Amino acid sequence: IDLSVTWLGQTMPGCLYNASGVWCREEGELEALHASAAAAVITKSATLTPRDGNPEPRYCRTPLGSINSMGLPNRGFDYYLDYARRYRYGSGKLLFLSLSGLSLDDNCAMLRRLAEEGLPAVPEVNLSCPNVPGKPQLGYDFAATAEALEAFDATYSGLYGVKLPPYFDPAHFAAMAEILNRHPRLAFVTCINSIGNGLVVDIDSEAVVIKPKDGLGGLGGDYVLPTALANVREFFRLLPGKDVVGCGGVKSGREAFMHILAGARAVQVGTCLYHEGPGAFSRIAGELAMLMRVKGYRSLDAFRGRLRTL
Ligand code: RRO
Repeated sequence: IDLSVTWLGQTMPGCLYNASGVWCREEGELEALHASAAAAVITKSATLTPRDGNPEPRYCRTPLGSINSMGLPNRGFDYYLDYARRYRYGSGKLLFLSLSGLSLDDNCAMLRRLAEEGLPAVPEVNLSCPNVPGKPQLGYDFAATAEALEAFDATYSGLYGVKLPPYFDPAHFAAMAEILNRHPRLAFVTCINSIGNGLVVDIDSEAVVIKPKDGLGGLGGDYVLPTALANVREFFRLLPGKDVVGCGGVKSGREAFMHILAGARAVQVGTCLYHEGPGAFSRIAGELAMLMRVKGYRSLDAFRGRLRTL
């Protein structure tokens, strides 16, 4: 069974890697991912300068997944750029740098620095952080997204991707796709970030479970799987020539299979990785390979995007 994926001009040894934000803020965590069965590595969303993030508690596991309002704690762009300089690209595991500037200028400044370095690392610009108080999610502002992509084009001459928030209406899928399709070097979209501003309530304490934003936070895990699959499916259809990376609710080979069937080129793991650690990758890859064997599929190309309708 062949789980390898060829895209962005390279072949990586599998289809699974971490969702940005999970197990990727510190070099030790990134190295643990690289040493695991993950097929690629993406760094925590970087801002130009380091951030401590929101007050704790800011992450809570729930029976159906997770809620977080981390608030973009990260080591700052230079830290991840330095990691990218020293990364062992020869392993075949792609390195992605997630960028989440607090302004368009900050995002362009980071893209410019990355371009100057000429490294093989690929940027995934985060248009969808739900957790910085006072900062709306860029991906929900279509005009601002269009302007941002024009600026990225003018700043960065390589292939890049964007991390999108979940959309919930066909009109929004169509409007965003029209904007994304104006940009040939936008090579992939990652669907989805957490479902923003959910609220988890604890009955015993009659209280919220995380401190920032009076308890509002991004949902991950089982809550988000159907929304993630819908976004993967719709953007797979609407963005010919681009790749879709699936992210949302993957905790076994079964959800990874669903994402690929919906059209995903590669699949990220967030909440499950947070709870299980990097050993999750070998387990999920093994389960996916077993499911493919039972179904008679020998490669991901054999079923990617082939979801049937009734
Ligand atoms: O750091 C966060 O609070 C965070 C970010 Br940047 C994001 O993109 N998605 C998320 O769920 N949390």
